[in-house]
Amino acid sequence: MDYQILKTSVADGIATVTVSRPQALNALNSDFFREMDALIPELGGRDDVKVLIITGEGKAFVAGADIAEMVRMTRAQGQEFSRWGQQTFRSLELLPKPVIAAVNGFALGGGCELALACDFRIASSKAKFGQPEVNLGVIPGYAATQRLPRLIGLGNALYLLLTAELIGAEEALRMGLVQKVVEPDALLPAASEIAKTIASKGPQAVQNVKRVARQGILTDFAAGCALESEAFGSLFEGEAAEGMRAFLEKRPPKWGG
Ligand code: DAK
Repeated sequence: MDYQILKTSVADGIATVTVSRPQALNALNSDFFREMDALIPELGGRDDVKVLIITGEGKAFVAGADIAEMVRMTRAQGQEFSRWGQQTFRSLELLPKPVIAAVNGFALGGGCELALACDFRIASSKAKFGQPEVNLGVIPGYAATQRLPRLIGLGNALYLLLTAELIGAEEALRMGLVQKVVEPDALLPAASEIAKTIASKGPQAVQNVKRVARQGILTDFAAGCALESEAFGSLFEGEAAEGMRAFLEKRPPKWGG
């Protein structure tokens, strides 16, 4: 596929995907979703990609769904646009590789929802987060009403969703919306360092941690624990032997594939 909006570079096992539509602050339109739907399985299938980083070009991460495109929608089109985006973002969550949001600037509405669908978030000190949908007379369409309460608690989530207030990176850190705040110039280096750390770990263990944690949070505790022990056991037919032997032999592990 010929990508116009998503610019991807791959190095050291890390794919950095930059949303690049800076003239509209990287607002999410149909072309974005078409490109994401092609890119996610493509990067998922590449052996040289262990971890993904998603960031934005210019002063925004993503300033929301494209209001110019949404303004013309009928009820049926709105519902369809919402379902499409929800499925695309869900496929990021289901990707068996970790995805880090490197939030460089505005992460508003659908942009905040994109960041929420990533596995965790590193923010520039200049980043701003918010769910301003109610300003426009709509509600989030890409599952912020579902992900945000699970991630930062119902009170914090409803505060953001109901007030439409934009918060800075430090406040987002306090709420647990982001995991780290760094200076703007340090954002991509910091995200890459974290991605490299993850890429150096046992790939089967990394994949299973993501899968079990993500499935577990959508189920009850006992079912989540059952998923964990099943995955734990399966690793003994995989890379666990090498990981533990390497520890005992005081050498770095040699992971397969
Ligand atoms: N969509 C389209 N264009 C946008 C945009 C957006 N979300 N955000 C910014 N732009 C465009 C501006 O229109 C402007 O275009 P020109 O006038 O130059 O042609 C250009 O980007 C630069 O923006 P500004 O001139 O406004 O830049 P400032 O630095 O002055 O302000 C800002 C930055 C981020 C504070 C401001 O641009 C802003 O408030 N933007 C809108 C933020 C927003 O409300 N985002 C949430 C959108 S609602 C659903 C599906 C999805 C959703 C809901 C329902 N269903 C299908 C049911 C999701 C909704 C949202 O995401």
